[in-house]
Amino acid sequence: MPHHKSSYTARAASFKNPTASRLLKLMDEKQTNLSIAADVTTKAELLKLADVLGPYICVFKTHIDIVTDFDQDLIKQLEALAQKHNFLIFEDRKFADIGNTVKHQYSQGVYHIASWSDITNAHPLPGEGIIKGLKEVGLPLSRGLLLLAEMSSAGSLAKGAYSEEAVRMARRNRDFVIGFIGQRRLSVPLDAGQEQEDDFLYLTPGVSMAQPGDSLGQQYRSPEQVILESECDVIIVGRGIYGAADPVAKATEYREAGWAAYQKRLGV
Ligand code: 5IU
Repeated sequence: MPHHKSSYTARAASFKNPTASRLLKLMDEKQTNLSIAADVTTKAELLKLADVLGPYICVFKTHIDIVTDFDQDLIKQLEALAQKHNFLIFEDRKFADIGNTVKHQYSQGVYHIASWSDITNAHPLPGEGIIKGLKEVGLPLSRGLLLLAEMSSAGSLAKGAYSEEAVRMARRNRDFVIGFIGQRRLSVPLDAGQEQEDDFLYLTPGVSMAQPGDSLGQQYRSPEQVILESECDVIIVGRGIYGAADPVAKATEYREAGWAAYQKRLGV
């Protein structure tokens, strides 16, 4: 059976990475494949979103470097909310340098991302060294990495052979690479000696039920297109939720749409 036809929970067993298994199980437990992209610029707004939307999401996605009044207490409180509501934290850092540099960017600096973020992501652009560098830091902490195989923005150069190579890099690092940021489940010819495709998670931004895009190149698709047609696993929604007058009501709508598409995909 193709991976995307199995339940999230059934797929959890095939991942050795504990963060991937945890995510898959909590999605079925909480009945949500919704992630919020919390692109807000103050500590108070970020924590408020985490608390009010926490019950409806599986992953809380941050851009920690846009928070003007960042401090260590923000991390402490965010971790407490992640525990309270049972969601994973994903710092959307998009690392893109050589292995030796990203290792420091991941563990040191002001943010110490590896110490609190369950999941982070990296561009495959520099080659496999970027994974090796991040892995030195992240694997001992049981963290998971997503590779940016594709982007939702118009004119993205991450396509074709580039995206396929990202899948091959992931196959070689399955202990740490748990999946991709992408627009669709990728189909790449098996490597020599490989009997069946490894299962990977696909988390997909560029989701809105109201807009076709924004003025800066963002392109949106619906939860059904992402989960059912493109066979991805998690919808990532930003402005469609936090930009609405009632974010909780919107989160409920996206959660229901994403979950209905998943159930349709399973045939239940
Ligand atoms: N994001 C994208 N597209 C991508 C990748 C990341 O939109 O291909 I990789 C991020 C940017 C933002 C969120 O944090 O996902 C989407 O926010 P909106 O739903 O507000 O467009």
